[in-house]
Amino acid sequence: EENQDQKRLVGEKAAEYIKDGMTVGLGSGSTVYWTLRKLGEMIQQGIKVSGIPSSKRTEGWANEFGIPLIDFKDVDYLDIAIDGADEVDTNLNLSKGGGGSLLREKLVDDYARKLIIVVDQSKMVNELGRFSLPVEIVPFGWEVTAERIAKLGCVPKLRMNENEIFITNNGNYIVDCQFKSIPNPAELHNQLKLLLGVVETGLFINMTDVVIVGGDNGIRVIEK
Ligand code: DER
Repeated sequence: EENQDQKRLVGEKAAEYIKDGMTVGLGSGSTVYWTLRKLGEMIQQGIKVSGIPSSKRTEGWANEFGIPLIDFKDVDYLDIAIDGADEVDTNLNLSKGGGGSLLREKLVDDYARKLIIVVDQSKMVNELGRFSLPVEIVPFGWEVTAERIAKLGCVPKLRMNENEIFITNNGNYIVDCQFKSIPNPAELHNQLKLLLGVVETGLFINMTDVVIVGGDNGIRVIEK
């Protein structure tokens, strides 16, 4: 069961990793919301940071909280990125995309020298896959792409937004793919990426440096 208090706790804790002068990858989701809100306060107290948003929703929050925005062309790398996750396994590999921002999140997170993931306890799992895996695909011929994905052993379900097809910030569709289990996330990610019509997967492999977990008895920091 997701815990809002734990989300706020870990979101704010992550802001402590952001130092004056840094460039920051701004993640997406209700946990990172608290990091952005805290960062806005730090900026009001005088620290100088700027960031690249990983979704239009995050861009809106950054504007609301007064976080200056930059683009990839403005910097050679980001000092740090802070993002959420839907599942974190024992190797700190992630399943992401619950909010539909996985492609921009992966582009931003990959550009950072250090990736910090903020989650409440409910996201920590032994093996990825209980949560349906989001896969971003192109709309053209999506049904055939979905069949290609299904052959890997899952049931792909087109993500809807009420009774409309959900469209990502990049104009693509998402299929949520329920696998029985994902014993080898790296291999599955590679198999999915090779499929015609697939843009990106919600499997974030070997990207995480730090996970901050909010639990019943406080905060736990796990370093890669
Ligand atoms: O969509 C995403 O990948 C988000 O980071 C999401 O997985 C985490 O969202 P939450 O912090 O609202 O649970």
